[in-house]
Amino acid sequence: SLSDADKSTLRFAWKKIGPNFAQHSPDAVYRMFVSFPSTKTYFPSFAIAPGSPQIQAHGKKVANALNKAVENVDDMPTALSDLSDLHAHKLRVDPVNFKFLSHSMLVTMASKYPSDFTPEVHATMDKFMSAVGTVLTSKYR
Ligand code: ZNH
Repeated sequence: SLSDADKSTLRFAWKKIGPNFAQHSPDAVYRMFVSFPSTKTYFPSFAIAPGSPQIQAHGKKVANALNKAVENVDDMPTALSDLSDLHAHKLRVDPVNFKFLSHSMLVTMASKYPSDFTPEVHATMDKFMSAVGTVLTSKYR
């Protein structure tokens, strides 16, 4: 889980990365589909192309959820409760896929924010994405 030091690194980094991340998160979703093709099976109706309308819309929703997670980093289970229900009960995404999305997000952040994405920020973002994934898969039975 996230230490106090991780939380402060996360808040600091998110001041740089967060505000425009909704512009870049669709790239991360597209990257996930291309780099880890099995993830596409969860999105049968999506056009898989850079900037497709479905990928744009989905990327923005994921970015908004990540913003909410950062804002509520001290209590993510409460803040993400509805999303956690959705992923556990309706979408039933195999937890391995969260690592694929996380990796794709980190690569996208590194390429869009090269000077902000220091090794420390990388380590913290990895832990953060993993913590979000843990919350979203916590209601699986
Ligand atoms: Zn998920 C959806 C978030 C991961 C799959 N998602 C979703 C949404 C959100 C999210 C916000 C929207 C919801 C509503 O609408 O209400 N996710 C998220 C996050 C994460 C995730 C934050 C992490 C980090 N997911 C994921 C994965 C997968 C998924 C990994 C697989 C691969 N999701 C999904 C789907 C959906 C979602 C399928 C639905 C879509 C549509 O549109 O249909």
